[in-house]
Amino acid sequence: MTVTTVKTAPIDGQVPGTSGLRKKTHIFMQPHYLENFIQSIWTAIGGVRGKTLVLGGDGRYFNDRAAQVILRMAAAGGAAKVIVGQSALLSTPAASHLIRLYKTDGGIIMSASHNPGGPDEDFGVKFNMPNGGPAPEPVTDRMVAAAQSISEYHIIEAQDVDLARLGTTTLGAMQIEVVDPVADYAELMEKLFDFKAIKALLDSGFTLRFDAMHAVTGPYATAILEGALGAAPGSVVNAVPSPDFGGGHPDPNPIWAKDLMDVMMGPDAPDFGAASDGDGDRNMIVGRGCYVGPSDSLAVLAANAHFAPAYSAGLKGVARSMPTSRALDRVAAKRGLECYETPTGWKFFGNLLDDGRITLCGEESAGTGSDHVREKDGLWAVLLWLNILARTGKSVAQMMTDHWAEFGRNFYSRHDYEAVDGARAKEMLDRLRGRLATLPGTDILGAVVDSADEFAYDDPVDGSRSTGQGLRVTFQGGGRIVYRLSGTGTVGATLRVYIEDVSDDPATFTKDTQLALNDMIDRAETLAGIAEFTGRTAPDVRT
Ligand code: G16
Repeated sequence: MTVTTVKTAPIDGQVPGTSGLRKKTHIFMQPHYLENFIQSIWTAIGGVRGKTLVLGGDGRYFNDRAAQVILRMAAAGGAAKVIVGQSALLSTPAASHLIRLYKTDGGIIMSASHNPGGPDEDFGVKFNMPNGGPAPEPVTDRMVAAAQSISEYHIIEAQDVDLARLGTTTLGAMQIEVVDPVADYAELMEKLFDFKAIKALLDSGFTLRFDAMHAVTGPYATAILEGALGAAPGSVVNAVPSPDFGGGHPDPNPIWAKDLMDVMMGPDAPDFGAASDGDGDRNMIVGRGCYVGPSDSLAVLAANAHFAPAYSAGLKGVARSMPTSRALDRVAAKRGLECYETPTGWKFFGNLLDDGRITLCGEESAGTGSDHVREKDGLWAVLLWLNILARTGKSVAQMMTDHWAEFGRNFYSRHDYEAVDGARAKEMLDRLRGRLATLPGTDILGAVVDSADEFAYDDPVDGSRSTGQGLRVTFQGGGRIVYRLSGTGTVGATLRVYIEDVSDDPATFTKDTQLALNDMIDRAETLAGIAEFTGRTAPDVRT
């Protein structure tokens, strides 16, 4: 085996965002682009000599080519072994599980998550640590430093490895084990949940529809929901992963999973609907005629997790990202649980999970998960919901009604302004930041500001501090508005405005969310001047 050393130079923009490095696919396909970043990962983790890694991705365009490059670079770096999902497929939670199960030194996940795929769309690479979780900031900082000073990378010349065939092979001195991407994950799910109860529910005529959005969860959902649990054949739709996700946008929200929403709001709706994203870590839950927002879903799961065998002893604590609605906090307060507030990004939950402080966590961006892996997990959330429905005998709508009756309702919506001018969006936030100190006590369209600050997080486990994590304004009476720029977009800037208001009046609980938030939405505009700075009078997406 000959290791080739290739001279290279730093490439602008190789800076991981909220979750790994995401760029347009054609950028990733430029000469040296992928190689520079992979070499920088090796540098950031102290090299790969003698190490065992996991490798897989969501099957998007360029996944297969990138996998071959990464394998040749791992071999050149002296890695002992790489465990690869068959055809280079692994959902993000399944990759996290494999890293933990086989006690590897980490893994590489090739995905741009819910972003569309294809030659003109997005690609991404992220590194997960030996605990199975996304690399924390000190490690991504080292990646950036390495990428900015890189002068060469190392790769071996070799034929492509046949990743379609299960089994063990070698690449130079490095072992490669091609594994079934579903088997170990499916076994884990069976350990966590009451499959007998879910099976009985499905046998009793309960119907479901799971939309895999032409992405990676197709094989997982088919094996588990239809195979192991006996859902009717065809319950899993769009189940074959395709490199461009069928031309769609694999983001499970009411806009991009509109087909599913239409079915669930229609006359012959199944009892339960769900969808997952490109790499299988996000989820959307929808009952017959009843959409469940991600923050509400998190709160319901926290309140009812004890119905699943894995959580029957109760939860150690819970956590949510700061912009996520505080519906979870209400559950935590009533149940006497510690509730942590972290910055956006799953990586911030890692220490809390590893330290045994929390069992369950989630985010407004359609991610929920637990200590079973160190990623959010779409199918896990679906199975926990099914487990809870099976054990309580309730419909999704009934679950929501009962939840709000017990805890009150947090109306919540995220408004996204996509591909706006980054400099102007920053100016808008700078201006608001400058006014934060003066806001408490002032009246904004009939509501008095209670507090206003820029969120910073002090990690209680390792003492690290993360600053600049979003501007938040809370109002007397419980309303809240949060502003931040997305760290996952690939074009211009995406301004996210998170709007929340609370109600304990049962008469309001079934109100339309956007209507219930009308006044807060007006306040969000008044406070920040969104239209003035972005030129937009309405958001592109409302979740
Ligand atoms: C990623 C992160 C999440 C984060 C989401 C949105 O999700 O893993 O923790 O909430 O992005 O981040 P932002 O608001 O910065 O765009 P995914 O599913 O894209 O990996």
